[in-house]
Amino acid sequence: MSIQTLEQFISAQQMQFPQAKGDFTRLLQAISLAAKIVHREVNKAGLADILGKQGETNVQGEEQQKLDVFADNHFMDALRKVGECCYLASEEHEEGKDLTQQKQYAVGKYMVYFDPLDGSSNIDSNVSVGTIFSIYRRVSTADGMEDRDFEQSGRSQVAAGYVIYGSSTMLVYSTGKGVNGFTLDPSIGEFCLSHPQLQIPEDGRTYSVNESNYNQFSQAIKNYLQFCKEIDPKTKRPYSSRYIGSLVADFHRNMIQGGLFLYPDTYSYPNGKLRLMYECNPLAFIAEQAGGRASTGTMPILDVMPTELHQRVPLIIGSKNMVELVEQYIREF
Ligand code: AHM
Ligand code: MG
Repeated sequence: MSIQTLEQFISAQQMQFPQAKGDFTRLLQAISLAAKIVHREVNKAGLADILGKQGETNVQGEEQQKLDVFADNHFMDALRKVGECCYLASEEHEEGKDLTQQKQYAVGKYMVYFDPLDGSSNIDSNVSVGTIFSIYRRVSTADGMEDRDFEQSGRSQVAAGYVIYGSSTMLVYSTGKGVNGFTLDPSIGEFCLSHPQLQIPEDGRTYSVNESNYNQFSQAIKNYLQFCKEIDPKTKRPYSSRYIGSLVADFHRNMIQGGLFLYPDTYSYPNGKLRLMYECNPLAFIAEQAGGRASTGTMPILDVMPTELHQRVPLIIGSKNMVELVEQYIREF
């Protein structure tokens, strides 16, 4: 059987744009390289002295895991060295890094926001984790970065994607022309096209939410969750509840099977828990490109104007009809 590697796929895409200089191709190659290195380390996590906590807390006050730090270092390093970026921001750093003055490597036009290892609290129990990335083009042209570079909503992303380190490792990304998924063949060290033109089923029968927060949810969300549990053979309810607690894994399952993921606002997280720039926006971009939907409950995630790097928003994402129904519950309550 003929395989197509990620590199071959990217080159074939680039042939359609003869004016392209290959800088975006190099950027994706850097992401793919870092993903392979993290894959290698995640896979042997139980063997090496790499499991467990680093003993430091990150900007969100969460304990960092060693693998978080490892993944962050490798993505930062690969993206800095590739010479195509002007700004890098990670969940693990309070401030983004302005590379416009860097001397050692070239400076490019891309801004990358990423969560190097999402769901890392699951690592010790061998549950799937992921990397999420979001890519923008810088709009200013002066020497340094300007405010307007950071004031782009998720709609302006030029590409976004995620890597899931699961029973196999997959890289799923979109440049705004559909979504393609690549599975890592460890024997040849290449991501190979396995899921061309991924589409999220319009409907699903699975909902993913941390139900321990039920008493903190708005009445509209409580009502929707009751709807999911009602018995109605015609609509195949009750729906199944599946919650891994690892966003990429929950999202990816819903991408493949159809379903809904929710992290609404709670007392503890009045704006939801998940971060706009490197969790919600990239997955919203993928969801919309795959025919799904992503919403705060009252507006599309991709239209939220960013106000700060680590901004949180409520997230309702997945199969289009399921997201629309939650929006309807919120509107009507
Ligand atoms: P993290 O970025 O610190 O790993 O937190 C994000 C994770 C998501 O992967 C997951 O969807 C969510 O937190 C789970 O939160 P909770 O444990 O509150 O249900
Ligand atoms: Mg995260």
